[in-house]
Amino acid sequence: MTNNQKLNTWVKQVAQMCEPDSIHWCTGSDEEYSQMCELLVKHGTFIKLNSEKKPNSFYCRSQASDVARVEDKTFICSEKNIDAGPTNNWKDPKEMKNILTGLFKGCMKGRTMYVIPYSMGPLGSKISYIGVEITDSLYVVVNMRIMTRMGRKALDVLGNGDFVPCLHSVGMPLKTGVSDVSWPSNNEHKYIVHFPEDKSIWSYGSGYGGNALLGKKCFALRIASIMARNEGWLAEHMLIIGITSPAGIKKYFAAAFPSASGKTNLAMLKSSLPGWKVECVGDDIAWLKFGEDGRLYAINPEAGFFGVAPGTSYSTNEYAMETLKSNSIFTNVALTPDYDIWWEGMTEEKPAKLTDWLGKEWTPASGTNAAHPNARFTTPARQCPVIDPDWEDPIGVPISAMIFGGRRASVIPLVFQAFNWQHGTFLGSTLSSETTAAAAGEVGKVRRDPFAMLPFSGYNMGDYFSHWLTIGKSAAPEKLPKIFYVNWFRKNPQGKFLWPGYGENMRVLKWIFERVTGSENAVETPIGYMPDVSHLDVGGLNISISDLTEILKINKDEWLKEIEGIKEFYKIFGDRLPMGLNNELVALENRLMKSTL
Ligand code: O2Y
Ligand code: MN
Repeated sequence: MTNNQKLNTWVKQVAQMCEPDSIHWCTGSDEEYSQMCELLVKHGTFIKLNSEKKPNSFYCRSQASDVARVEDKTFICSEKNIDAGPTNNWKDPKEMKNILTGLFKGCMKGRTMYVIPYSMGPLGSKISYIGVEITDSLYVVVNMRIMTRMGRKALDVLGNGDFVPCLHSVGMPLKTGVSDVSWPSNNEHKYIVHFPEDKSIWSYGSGYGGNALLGKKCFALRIASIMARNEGWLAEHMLIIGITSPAGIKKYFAAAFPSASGKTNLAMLKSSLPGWKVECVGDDIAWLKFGEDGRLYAINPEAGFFGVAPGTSYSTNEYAMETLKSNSIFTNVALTPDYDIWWEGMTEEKPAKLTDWLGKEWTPASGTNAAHPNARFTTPARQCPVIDPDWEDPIGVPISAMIFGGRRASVIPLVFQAFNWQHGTFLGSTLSSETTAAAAGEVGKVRRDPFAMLPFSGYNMGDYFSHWLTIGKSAAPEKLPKIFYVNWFRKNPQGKFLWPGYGENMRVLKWIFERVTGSENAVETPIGYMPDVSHLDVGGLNISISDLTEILKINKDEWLKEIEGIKEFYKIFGDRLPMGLNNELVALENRLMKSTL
């Protein structure tokens, strides 16, 4: 199917090891996609949805034990343990390859082995890269068709060039006497493994999301972050948006938020401010490289959205709801009697009767969730009504602001701006969220998630911080994006959110937009530049002056305590913590101590 020798050799070796019944090279055509979906329906993996309600769309239930990314089974197997760092699981690569080779031996018996060449990023862009996923899961193939540019086109771009080999198996060979199930997986062994030195990925035992669609978290974040460090660019867990002002000026922002903090909603924000428009380039991952003019240009390496379904509705994200109206796959949501889909939060009133994500009859009296909390829609980005006209521009879009979003009930104000790139890198390194009642563990415990990359950096997070500092030294300061920190989640002492969020976040984006276009509407504080009450456009917003003052407040004692928390966190990086970040921490403490706050 290709003249690429490395690819042919690898496919042959994998086939020898995995012993599939047959090999299928994916073309990526419409006919192939339709045939594969039909086959999934025949196997009982897919249920075709009502063509009038959700044309060309399918419903799928995973196994109840295979519903999310498995971080404790995710490994960075660098030659040296220290290169994976204190925040990743590590195993010696030879030891891990031994374990995996044992598991992969004969693992595709009775199955077809699919070869999926795919491009992360617009085909042929200098920022894009080619990966090839080999998988025995047809579910993975059809999801990869939505999430990436895959098939013959990607193979053509690859030519004789290099690619990232991504090997995946659900880990359930159909040996004699074993009959297939609708969601094959392996309950006993799951491994999501990255080998930084040979830039390869091996994933075994899970068929779900980030564990199995290897272009996404495994390649576009973990392996790409290593490539980015080696080659002088950034692979980030960031959405990308274009913002147009009423005067018709357009700026692009990239923003990092911890997983499940409303990134897809912000990426498709419907502005509450008349005349302001937000368009979406991407909702999860950004690859940023320097352009010839010395600015950072970003692409979205993905072609689809793999969004969290529960909580998505016409009131929280109208444009996502419009995007997923057709040509989509729904996993672990609930099924209505007329073969449409539903999930918690989609409508105010719950349907009278459903089949839940476990396949059981469900009514509002059941007292359980009809959809799994991590249920997903897979939907083509091109269908988004607010997709940016330049979302596939091979050059990328120039980034003017980078935003880090925390999820904190106290301490962190609504928005502030870093003094410079090094200070912004410090802010990114301290990103954190507070555990809520819904999460396991103590309520209100602060969890650090630097750059929202904690589960996604493919190398030592201390070295990742250094790489950010190096990037800041590779360009003139005025060419670099300005860096901001936002926190939509601050609460009053009674536990009520102080900021309405959703479309009203446009007011904060407007202040950021004004700052990157030269506005002096800010006050200098010990933590950074901040708007005062008069600098934020709150016209027509139902928020009291006292709430607004509260959400912009810096409490000296709380911040000094915060600094102690950051010091503790930094300790884990030992001598891999760059001096620049320690300097920023000391400088912050000094500014606070000197201030009259
Ligand atoms: O649970 C999964 O496998 C999906 S995780 C995911 C999917 C889309 C976007 N972001 C994430 C994430 O964990 O950050
Ligand atoms: Mn994500």
